[in-house]
Amino acid sequence: MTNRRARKRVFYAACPVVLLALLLCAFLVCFHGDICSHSATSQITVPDDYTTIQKAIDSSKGKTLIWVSPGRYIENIDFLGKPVYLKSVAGPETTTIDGNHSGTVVRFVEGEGPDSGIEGFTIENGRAELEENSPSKTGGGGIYCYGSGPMITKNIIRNNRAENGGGILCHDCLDKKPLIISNLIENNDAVKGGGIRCSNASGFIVNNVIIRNRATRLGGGLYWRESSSPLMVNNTFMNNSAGEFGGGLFGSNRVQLKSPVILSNSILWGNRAPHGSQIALNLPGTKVTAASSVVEHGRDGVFFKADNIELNYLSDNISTDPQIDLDTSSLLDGSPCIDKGNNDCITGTDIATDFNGNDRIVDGNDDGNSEVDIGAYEWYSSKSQEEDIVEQKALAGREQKEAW
Ligand SMILES: [Ca+2]
Ligand SMILES: [Ca+2]
Repeated sequence: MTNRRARKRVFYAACPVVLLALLLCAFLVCFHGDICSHSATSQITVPDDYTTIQKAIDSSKGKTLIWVSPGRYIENIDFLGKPVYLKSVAGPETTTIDGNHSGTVVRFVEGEGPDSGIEGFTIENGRAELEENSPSKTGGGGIYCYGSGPMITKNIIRNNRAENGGGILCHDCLDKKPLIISNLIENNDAVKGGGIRCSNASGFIVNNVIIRNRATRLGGGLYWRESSSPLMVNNTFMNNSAGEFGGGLFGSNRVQLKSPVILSNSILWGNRAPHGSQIALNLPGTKVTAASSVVEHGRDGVFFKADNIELNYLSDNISTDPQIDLDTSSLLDGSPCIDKGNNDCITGTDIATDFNGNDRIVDGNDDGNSEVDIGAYEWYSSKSQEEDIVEQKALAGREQKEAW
């Protein structure tokens, strides 16, 4: 049996739920793609039709696509349970929703489903620090999802602060699963869950760069608890820190999970904490499968805060330096992450692009086999870049012919 086949077999044996979960994810992504291009019943532009984003949401009726032009919008917005997809015209570099240091910046707290979402914004200056013992409909510095499953994609979520979930808090989202895809989540602060916190929430967390977030206590990059079983695929968790446990990840399942928390094709490197610099696990209900990932210090670096925690740490994980460009979080030439992920995690889904929107599953080591890379970015060798250009030219030629 080839190594490739052996890896495939071990992965399926360990986590058969992954593909099913990702296929559902793909369905949801397709659905959103549909909204963006065709099926929204109406479209609104900000600031042309309404001067603020919230006024545009307030006025929307039925499935609505709201286009937002570049600018800094000082607002704290609430989707109000509406099937609204909010999209910036020109991307997050030029379009910011600024929470003005007062409350959560973006709220999905009225049962929004997969036809609500936000794409292409910088979301910053949220403050939600007082929610720990207050009613459930508060929390999350940048984004708060309560009992909802919106699409959150291609945003920069930074400089937010909260008691729980500095960047994003997902709370009671077991039925409706948030999709958190291809976001840069950086420099957020919390007590628990600097980048993301999931409490009774099983979101899909794919292709995100989660860096330099801080938790004063638990889970610098991400903290999950209670019945949460987030699916984390192709994320880069780097240089996050926690004051107590779990610089990268802290997991604490109070009840025994039916299916494990999945970490695959991901990088955990340079995170810091007194206990469990990359991963710390708490409570005996916690069940995790880690596969095809780079984890600094390997399995020995995982801190167990309780006995009887199930960690299925597969043999295809590696612990060598991932060789990351610290400015961009992308891979450097010669990185051990190139072509070392598991294709089965993303094959058959519509998320076969990387953090930058480039094609996933490129043959990066020029051995004739296309394998996905580990982390949020796919590496393109000079040969694969040339092939890509040839392919794009051929595609453009075909499209031109068809147009005639
Ligand atoms: Ca590759
Ligand atoms: Ca290859």
